[in-house]
Formats: sequence, structure tokens, C-alpha cells
Amino acid sequence: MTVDMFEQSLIGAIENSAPGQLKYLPQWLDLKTADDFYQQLLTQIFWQSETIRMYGREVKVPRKIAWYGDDDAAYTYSGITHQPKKWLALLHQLRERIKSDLNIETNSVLANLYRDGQDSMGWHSDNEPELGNEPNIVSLSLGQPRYFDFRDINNHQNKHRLELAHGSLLVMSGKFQQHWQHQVPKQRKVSEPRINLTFRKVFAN
Ligand SMILES: O=C(O)CCC(=O)C(=O)O
Ligand SMILES: [Mn+2]
Repeated sequence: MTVDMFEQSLIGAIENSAPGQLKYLPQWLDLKTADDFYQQLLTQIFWQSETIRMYGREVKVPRKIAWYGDDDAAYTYSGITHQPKKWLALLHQLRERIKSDLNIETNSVLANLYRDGQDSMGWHSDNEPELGNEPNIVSLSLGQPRYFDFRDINNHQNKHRLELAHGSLLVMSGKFQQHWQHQVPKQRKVSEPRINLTFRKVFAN
């Protein structure tokens, strides 16, 4: 795996293991802008609770979500097809900035709201077929810093932890989704909300 902008100790551990690319930009947004965007998105995004079927049971997803994007960026996961809502001006602006800063083209964004440390996201890879073979997933964090764990799919002991800062960008690309899983664990002591935006490119199916 190739990594960018991590602590030296982590780089050594990851570079000698499974393929994939990670890039971390701790202050992609300056503090004032991050504060402003956080407040705007907290109120402007149409946050929804969702239930999914797991092992034949209805389970409430432990966070709120919303899906925005181009009209043709429909996306299926956990058996549910999500039709994107039309871009909010601010989300569209962020998408444009990702394009100009990183040269990464995206057409949709999954917004996650972790209301407090009880909200979380379990181990998974973003490997849905409509994302293509080596997707670029561009993940912006706002608000409460939260842990982001990732582990080698074939060797769960090979596991690492980052803390994603307010205003930071994490870019997962190359074979990262093929060789690694990631999660946002519960954190008992956390009481403040965090917004995460994962910009993606969904291919029509
Ligand atoms: O909240 C995060 O940092 C990760 C979100 C994520 O993995 C996803 O939306 O697929
Ligand atoms: Mn993910």
C-alpha cells in the first residue's frame, strides 16, 4: 500500500502490507471554513434514519444518512436502491473543489451523521459493482474527530487506527477496497456529532 501524510510509524507498517492507496490531508479546510460548513450541513442536509434487513431482521442503521448527486448516480447497497437528491449548493461546491485540488471526478456523495459516540459504521469495503474496480472514495470529516480503523481483509491482525480531524480529507484509492476493510467504531466518551461526506463516482448500471 502507498500512503501519504501519515505518521512515520504507521507508514512503515502499512507500506509493507496489502495493496491499496491512502492519502490523508489533515487540514484540507481551514478551521473557520470547516466550522462554517459543519453548521450549514448539519441543518441543510435532509438527514434520514434508515433500516436495513440483516439476517432476515429489520435493523436500524446507527447513524443518519443522505444521498446527493447527479440524476443518473443511483446506488444500491444492502439491497436498497438509493435515488440521489439534487445537489445542495455547498455539496456541489465541495465536489468541484475535489476535482480541482485532487483531479478526482465524482458524481455523488453519501452523507453520514454520527450523532454521538453510540453511532458508528461496521466493518466493510466500498466494493459495490457500480463503483467500478478501483474506486476513488474521497471522505471529508467535519465536527467531532472520530477513529477510523482499517484492516487487511486476509489478515485481521493487520489493523490500524487513524483519527479523522475536523476539516480533514481521507482519500481511499487503487486496490484499497479490494484488500482492506474499514470501520468507524463506537466511542463511549464521545457526545458531539460528526458529519462525514464520502464523495464517489457511481457508474450507471
Ligand atoms: O465516516 C467515515 O469516516 C467512513 C464512512 C464510510 O466508510 C462510508 O460511508 O462508506
Ligand atoms: Mn466506507
